[in-house]
Amino acid sequence: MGQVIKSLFTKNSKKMQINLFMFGVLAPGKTTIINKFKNGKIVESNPTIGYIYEQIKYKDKRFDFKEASGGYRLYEIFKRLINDSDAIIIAVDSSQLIYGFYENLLQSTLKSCLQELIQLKKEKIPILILANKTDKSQHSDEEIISYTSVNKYQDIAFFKLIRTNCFTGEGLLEALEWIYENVQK
Ligand SMILES: Nc1nc2c(ncn2[C@@H]2O[C@H](COP(=O)(O)OP(=O)(O)OP(=O)(O)O)[C@@H](O)[C@H]2O)c(=O)[nH]1
Ligand SMILES: [Mg+2]
Repeated sequence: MGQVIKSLFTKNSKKMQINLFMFGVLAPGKTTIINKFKNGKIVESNPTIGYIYEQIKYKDKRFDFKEASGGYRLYEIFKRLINDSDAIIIAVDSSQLIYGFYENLLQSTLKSCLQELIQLKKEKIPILILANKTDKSQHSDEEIISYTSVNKYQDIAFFKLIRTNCFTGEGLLEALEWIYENVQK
């Protein structure tokens, strides 16, 4: 009986907490987005070194964000952060897609994250692409999706692209709502 109650409690409490692993190269605004979620304000941020961890409450759930630094060390630290993640958030600066090194870093990090998560999960893995900086945006949804390479993984993951702007707040509520509705249902 105690075991049943314990497992019900664990199942239920897990549903109330959503772990999110966020990455993205070339300072697309990850920390700014998380701060805006948390405080509703723009806080001028420094480049993240290593990773940061922030919790926010949304409706009856808690979202735990782990933001991996967007620099070249991103690949080295993701393994420490990805294990208990329920979803991946890829932030992209929708005004600059730099091909070559950074594109490869983004794509290889996504591939490695999915390889780790697929061993732990039976369901398809949710991926949210935040195409940030719409105020300067130049690239189409198709270009951004292709840049991240998410479309290669539709057998093991499902994705959504939302355009965001930290200054106007465009897309941010939609992003929280998408996480709420689509992660760990
Ligand atoms: N134009 C514009 N600038 C933005 C927007 N969101 C964030 N920024 C700016 O982008 C710059 C980088 O933001 P950060 O939040 O530090 O980016 P990051 O992805 O956390 O960067 P790293 O931690 O270095 O990987 C800052 O100067 C922000 O003010 C936006 O919607 N539009
Ligand atoms: Mg940062």
